[in-house]
Amino acid sequence: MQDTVVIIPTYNEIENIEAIIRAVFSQSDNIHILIVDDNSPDLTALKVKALQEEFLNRLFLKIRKEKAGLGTAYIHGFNWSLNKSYQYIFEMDADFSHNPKDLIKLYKACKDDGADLAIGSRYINNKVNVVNWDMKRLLMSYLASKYVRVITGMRIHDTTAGFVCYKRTVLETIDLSKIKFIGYAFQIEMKFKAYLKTFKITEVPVIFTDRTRGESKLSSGIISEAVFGVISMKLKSLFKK
Ligand SMILES: Nc1nc2c(ncn2[C@@H]2O[C@H](COP(=O)(O)OP(=O)(O)O)[C@@H](O)[C@H]2O)c(=O)[nH]1
Ligand SMILES: [Mg+2]
Repeated sequence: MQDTVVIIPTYNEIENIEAIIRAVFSQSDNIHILIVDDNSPDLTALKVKALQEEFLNRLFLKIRKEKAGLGTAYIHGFNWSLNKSYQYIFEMDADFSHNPKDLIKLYKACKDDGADLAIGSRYINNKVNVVNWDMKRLLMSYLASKYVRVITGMRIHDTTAGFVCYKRTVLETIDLSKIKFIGYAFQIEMKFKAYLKTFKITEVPVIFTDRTRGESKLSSGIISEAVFGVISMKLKSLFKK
């Protein structure tokens, strides 16, 4: 797997960071990782620095001054990746909710099967492939995906998915400086922008497992950003036509 970078944003992931880095590298010798850490108080970045000696020129680290949200962490990572020669650029969580073994499936969907953007999808084929979420969280996520599908018109089942492989051209084409959202809505916005540019979007079934270590950073602010953000995003796109 050449020309590939996996961007992993981290905030207080000391319990997961080493294992996730090793698990990703064990998938292929040619994969690179960029960790974007927001100065985690649990010193996640220090662990990454120590591992950089072992994974020389494969493991990269950007430390930002303070917690500034997943969306801006990814935008930073995308710009960093576009400055290098990577052709396949991944989004992935640090907490093992996304199985590193699925990286290859998503990569192949882009490299061999013509997708511009491959989504690791929990809600495809009328299934709900989520392990260990309580009913409330599951329903919220599932209904959110349906809601976004109806409002935006995108024919994607898992619109809030955060396990994604982008072909370079997608990130080159989207104006990253105009991406507004920072939480779940960021994931929706990126897919919507790719959809408006008529890129080919493919959903690849994956099983999402809730984290067993560390804590979720989900907040109610992130949820309301998504609920209202989706409507305003759609309206703006209609006026721009
Ligand atoms: N750099 C950075 N990473 C974040 C931030 N918020 C969440 N993350 C990371 O984003 C990923 C997903 O967050 P998580 O808390 O697991 O969200 P959940 O899966 O929706 O509960 C994890 O790798 C987090 O460490 C943030 O503000 N900054
Ligand atoms: Mg998580």
